[in-house]
Amino acid sequence: NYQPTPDDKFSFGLWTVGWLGRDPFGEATRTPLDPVEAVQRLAELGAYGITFHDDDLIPFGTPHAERQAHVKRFRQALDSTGMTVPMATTNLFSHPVFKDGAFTANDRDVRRYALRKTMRNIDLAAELGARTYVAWGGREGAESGAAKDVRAALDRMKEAFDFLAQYVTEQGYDLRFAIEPKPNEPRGDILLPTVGHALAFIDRLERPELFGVNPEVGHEQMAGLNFPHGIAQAMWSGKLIHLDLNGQSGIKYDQDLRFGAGDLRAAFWTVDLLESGGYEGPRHFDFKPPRTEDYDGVWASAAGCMRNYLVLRERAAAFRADPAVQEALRAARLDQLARPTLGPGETPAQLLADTTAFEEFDVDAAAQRGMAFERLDQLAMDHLLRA
Ligand code: DIG
Ligand code: MN
Ligand code: MN
Ligand code: MN
Repeated sequence: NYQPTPDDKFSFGLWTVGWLGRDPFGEATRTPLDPVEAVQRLAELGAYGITFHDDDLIPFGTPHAERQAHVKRFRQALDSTGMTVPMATTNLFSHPVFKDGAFTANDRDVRRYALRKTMRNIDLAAELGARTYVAWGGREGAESGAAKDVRAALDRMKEAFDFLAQYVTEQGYDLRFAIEPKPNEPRGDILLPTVGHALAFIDRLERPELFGVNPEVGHEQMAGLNFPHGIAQAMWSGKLIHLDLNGQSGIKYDQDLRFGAGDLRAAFWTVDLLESGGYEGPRHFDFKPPRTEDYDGVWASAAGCMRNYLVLRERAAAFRADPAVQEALRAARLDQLARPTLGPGETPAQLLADTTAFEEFDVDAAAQRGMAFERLDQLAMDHLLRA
């Protein structure tokens, strides 16, 4: 059966099931959802965690004295359901003040305000036991060429993250930052648009060990990229510390479909990689129940995210356990890919001396070999389709 349990480590953003359906072309179709009800309903569905932006939990502009009331009742819901808070993040994109960005806004006072807003929510994240702090720079970017000097903007982005890492270190918080890439929307072009850009940026920070990435399925696919390949490089770099699972059908606006409802084959390979690659973080969903739905539809959509993950996890495990697949993997020489190309400590002089590598190498014979990928991939398809 595909009944989720907390052991599956499924988590949801408050802003997902709480999305009211407002989009650039229409008003909200749903009424506000109390965060306490979201915690209770997701716990009933089998989730283990809930995540939030500061403003999802404490409405923007709430007087300081009233903040704790919101936190108190949220924490009571967590305690009574056993739900955890694995991650938190800052809304640096909804309020008009961020219309030109937050950490890379041209206006210096907006940048300083964004840092303070983030620091305040980092405190709350630590208070609630979160281990990961996501940063999605949805408004960091531009619609025109001269409006944003990208090199200067990256200086400001580095400055902001280095400063926040210094803050977390000084406070002694057990928190790591996960930068979330997205290529565009709501800005014409967003800075740090893909996993690759984010990984390269992290390497330039003062405390790169405090940073990883938070790849989102649909965001890489909006750029026409292969999501499993992106998270594989993040894992290879030791930087896949969190991720946003959802669905996307091709290069178009950010659909945020429930997980599995977009490119199903990419979803299969994503689950195969996470499960066989030893990813130990939350299976976090960042999706939007379509505005066509009432709350029955919202909970069906949330349940579908988890169900699809569990079905794919079972299919991928069956694929990997299938002796025919293991034989097909060998026929495709995947075992040889795992072997180092060079012998232990082999030097350039030694390779130059090895005439079998070049002088005697029969390129035509090698070129004739079939890779046997189609039989292998059809086995994967058969497992997916239970054919
Ligand atoms: C959008 O994909 C972003 C925001 O929802 C949030 O800042 C982040 C959290 O995972 N994802
Ligand atoms: Mn138009
Ligand atoms: Mn996201
Ligand atoms: Mn998205």
